[in-house]
Amino acid sequence: MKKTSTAKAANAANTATEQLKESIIKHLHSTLGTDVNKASHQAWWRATCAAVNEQVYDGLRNTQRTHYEQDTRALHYFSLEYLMGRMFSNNLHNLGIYQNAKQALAELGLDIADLEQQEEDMALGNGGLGRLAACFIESLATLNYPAVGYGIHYENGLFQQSFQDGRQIERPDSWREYGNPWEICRPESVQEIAVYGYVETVFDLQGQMKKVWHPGRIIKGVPWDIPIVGYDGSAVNVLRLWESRASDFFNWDVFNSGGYIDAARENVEAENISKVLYPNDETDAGKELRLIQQYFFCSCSLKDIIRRYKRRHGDDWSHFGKQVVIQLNDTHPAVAIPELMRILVDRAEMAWDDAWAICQQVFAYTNHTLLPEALEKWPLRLFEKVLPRHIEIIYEINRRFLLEQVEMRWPGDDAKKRKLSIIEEGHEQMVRMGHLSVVGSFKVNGVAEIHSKLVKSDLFPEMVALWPDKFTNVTNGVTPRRWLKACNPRLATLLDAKVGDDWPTDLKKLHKLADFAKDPALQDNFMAIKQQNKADLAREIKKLTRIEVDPAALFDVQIKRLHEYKRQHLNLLHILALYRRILQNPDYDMVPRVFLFGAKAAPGYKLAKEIIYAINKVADKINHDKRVKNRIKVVFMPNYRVSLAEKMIPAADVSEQISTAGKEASGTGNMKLALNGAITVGTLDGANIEIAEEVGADNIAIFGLTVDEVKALYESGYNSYDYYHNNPELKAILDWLETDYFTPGKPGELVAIKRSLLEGGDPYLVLADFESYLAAQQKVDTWYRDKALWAEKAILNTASVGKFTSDRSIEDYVERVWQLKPCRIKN
Ligand code: GPV
Repeated sequence: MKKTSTAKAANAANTATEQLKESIIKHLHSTLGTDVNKASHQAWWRATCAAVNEQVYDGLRNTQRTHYEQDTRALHYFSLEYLMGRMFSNNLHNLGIYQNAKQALAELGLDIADLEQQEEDMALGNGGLGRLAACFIESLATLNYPAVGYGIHYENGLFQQSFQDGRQIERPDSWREYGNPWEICRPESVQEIAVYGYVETVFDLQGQMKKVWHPGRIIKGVPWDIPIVGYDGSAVNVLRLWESRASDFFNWDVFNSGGYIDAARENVEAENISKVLYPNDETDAGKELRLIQQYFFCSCSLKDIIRRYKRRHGDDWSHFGKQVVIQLNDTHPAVAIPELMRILVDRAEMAWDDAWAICQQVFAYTNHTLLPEALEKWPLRLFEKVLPRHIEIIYEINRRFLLEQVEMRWPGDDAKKRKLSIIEEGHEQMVRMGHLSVVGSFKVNGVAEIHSKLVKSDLFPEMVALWPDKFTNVTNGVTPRRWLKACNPRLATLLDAKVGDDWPTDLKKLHKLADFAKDPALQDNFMAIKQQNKADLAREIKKLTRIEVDPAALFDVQIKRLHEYKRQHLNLLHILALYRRILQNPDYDMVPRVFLFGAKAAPGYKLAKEIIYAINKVADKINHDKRVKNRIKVVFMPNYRVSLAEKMIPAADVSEQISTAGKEASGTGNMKLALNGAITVGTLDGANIEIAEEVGADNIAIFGLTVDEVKALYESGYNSYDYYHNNPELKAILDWLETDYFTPGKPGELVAIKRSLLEGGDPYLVLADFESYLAAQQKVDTWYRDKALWAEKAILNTASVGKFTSDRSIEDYVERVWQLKPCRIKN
């Protein structure tokens, strides 16, 4: 019995492999127009994608037909960023045909790993927020929830980074220069949207006052669909990204008035809207083009949703709020709120109260930061110029809010009105997008327990008083398909054997591993895998940077955008302390460490770029200093991105999560690294707190001030000079940065960091946490010397972080916010 079923399975796999092989060759001939004898890796990769797409499109058609037939309630995720990375291996894994494809390609004389490297990352996002959106849409498909992701089809994603003499250089990212095999253009679903112009007040035959917007410009939105394949035979949803084009309608107008040259110029302007992703992570760009980007994709997406709804329900709006829920990924798409009001009131001629009731059924808002520089505000004058009708609608939303809510609750309290108004008064009036989002949404959530608590207590306390039930928490998560199964195949295979192969959709199953954490056999296997992953990464490091590192050393990894609050410079101070100890004591006893960084700095963020420069200069000095005897290596990996993360995370021993407490909303890299068996050195910030709860205090190195201590220190008047003068080692290190030791002949080149930490007041309390950080690192050094102890801690990390699957986050959203039902797809 057993024998025949295994034989059957083997036969099925053989046929699947044979069929794939045939399909790849067919596409090589008929899609790529080339031949097995001369095809490049690029052509083979494209032919394989085309073969895979045959299966993707089957799933896509079945999913869309089932959703249409069942007229399901659906989630619409609105996000300006989706950091997808590569799609190839994840589509193969989620279709369950990775091994077949690997085998088929091997039989064709090809290594699947070579083909994987052919794909450009789809980097339509900056960092955590955009990658979270990517994990979420994958989990939604896996869990069979009807959902569409909406965003912008940027021609250029996040810039490509290289270093020249240690300084960051940016080059444009043209990820689809030669076409992208995963996207489908849908000209049948083009939308037109308007911007600029003026609003006219008219009266109809009944004497009713009406507002008519006469747009100054019409722009066409062309949708590109990217199929999102759920794991293991579940739904194939879509990510729909809008590309801007000059509207034909508009151009004819200009042609008719004889302005050919002007028409060409306008053309470029319309197409500019989706040209490039703004590279600012957690800073408000405040630029006109950015506001137009936000409005462009929100308006296109709403019209798309309404078109689909009307196909079913005609002009009967009574089901809209039951069928449609829209999640705003931060405030970036908040302009969707007045846009839906405009469509309902001006176009569908609905009464204000009815329209507002619909809006309040439809929108929910996720806050991703408390940093003041990231809280979006638009100059009212700019808003008025770009969206003259929407600003009127916002005034009306605000008028009613202040009258019906604020005045009712705090009668005559003008200070409260000033604080809560969607319009900020002052030298220049501003539109507060956070306030608008809270007022217009039925739910508001933060992204980790502590963060959601701070959203309530520090950011919107009065809104909580008005609507206590509006606020909730959904702790972030990551997809274990990409972040373990696909990126760490060796560990995935071990887990299959130890806990069964259903952990990718039931991550708590990993907990079974904890029973064997002390088992020497498992420890050996687990650490041997880590060792092989480190050897692979060492080869990659050599290839990318020419630097040689020893895979036996401890790999200490900090990978995330470069920000003062994330404190890469605290990590640098630790490195300098160790280096100085070695110079002072040639026999200084430490576990050899490789310090690995990956980070892009926003092109206009001066100090962030100085920190990159300093790390590169210190790296250069230490890596070439014979006296160090390889106890320290420092590597700044160029062009950190999703596909590089997939190589670094499986090879990490230590995960650096060292933000100032209260500043990192959640973090998600922290989850990926712990899942792959790295031990966290971290502050009690964001999701680190929940990771510590799950893995236990013995299996994480916590340090630094807590949120409450940070607040108290700021309030008592923090003076960073106190720490400088009281800690001779710290003083020596900071003074070192002023010399020309790391930049021979050019003293003072690295002084920016010292300045910001002393004269600049050290806004992120680097010096306050320095001593405690070094103590935590010392503890890690001690742990690592005991191989069995370390292996146990690493295993317990992997075993204990099942909570942080994005499937759990999605189920939390479904229960607390979206109220969706899964929909089984019919073949
Ligand atoms: I606001 N985040 C981001 O990457 N970009 C942004 O513009 C904003 C927030 C991040 C937070 O910094 C992380 O703590 C969080 O884990 C991530 O969003 C996802 O919630």
